[in-house]
Amino acid sequence: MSSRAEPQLELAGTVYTIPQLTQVDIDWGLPQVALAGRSNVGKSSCLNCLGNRKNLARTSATPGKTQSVNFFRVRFPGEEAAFYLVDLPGYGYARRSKTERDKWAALMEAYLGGARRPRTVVILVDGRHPPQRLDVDLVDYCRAAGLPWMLVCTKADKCSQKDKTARIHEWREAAPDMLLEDRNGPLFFSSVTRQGRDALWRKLREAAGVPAPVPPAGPDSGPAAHQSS
Ligand SMILES: Nc1nc2c(ncn2[C@@H]2O[C@H](COP(=O)(O)OP(=O)(O)OP(=O)(O)O)[C@@H](O)[C@H]2O)c(=O)[nH]1
Ligand SMILES: [Mg+2]
Repeated sequence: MSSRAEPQLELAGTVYTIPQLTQVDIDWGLPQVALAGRSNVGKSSCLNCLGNRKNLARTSATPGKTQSVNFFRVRFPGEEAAFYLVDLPGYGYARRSKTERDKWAALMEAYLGGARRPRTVVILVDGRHPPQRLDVDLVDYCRAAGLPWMLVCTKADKCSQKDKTARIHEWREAAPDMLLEDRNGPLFFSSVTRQGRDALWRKLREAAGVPAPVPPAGPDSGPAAHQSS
């Protein structure tokens, strides 16, 4: 990514209720890739890191910050292709009331199970912890709904090598049907150090069906000229 102009993210729509899902003024012809995961796992921070902005999506050390479905339009300078990254409210925040949890579940079901569902769900999990029940439930839900999904381990800056090795083994066991290219284990990402950012952009573009254009061959287009992390 470093050799190209940076993608631009812009908030295009916010949805709090099921009826708003069909009313929100976004281009439904464009693909959507949703970021899902437990409260506090780092979904909104990931979006801000991807967009190189501090407050594009609101973040907080207190779980339960994002309460709405937020559609961010992604554009690539010099390209026609665009898609939406969708920041979802997190699950598993124990201090939420049952009414709030039910409301969350209904909104998620309406979005992920609806006609205008995302093309792929990125399931963010905390790289410091073994697979949690609710994360595996979401994998199961996507699998049953025929929704392509992929895993990203967050807070990689706080993960030891031992954590990483353990997660790779555990997730391979918990989700043996991980995408072929992910068999080596989930991507590790940090919004603090930006580790994994370029790789995540590549995956998001593939997930959206808008891979980066191949640069034209030229005198300086050898392998060294296009290396990125
Ligand atoms: N060390 C570290 N902290 C992170 C990272 N990503 C997020 N955090 C912190 O984790 C907390 C939660 O981050 P958010 O991005 O708000 O999490 P979220 O998943 O959007 O949470 P909800 O909106 O409640 O679902 C904040 O205090 C962030 O600063 C990371 O990569 N490394
Ligand atoms: Mg959030």
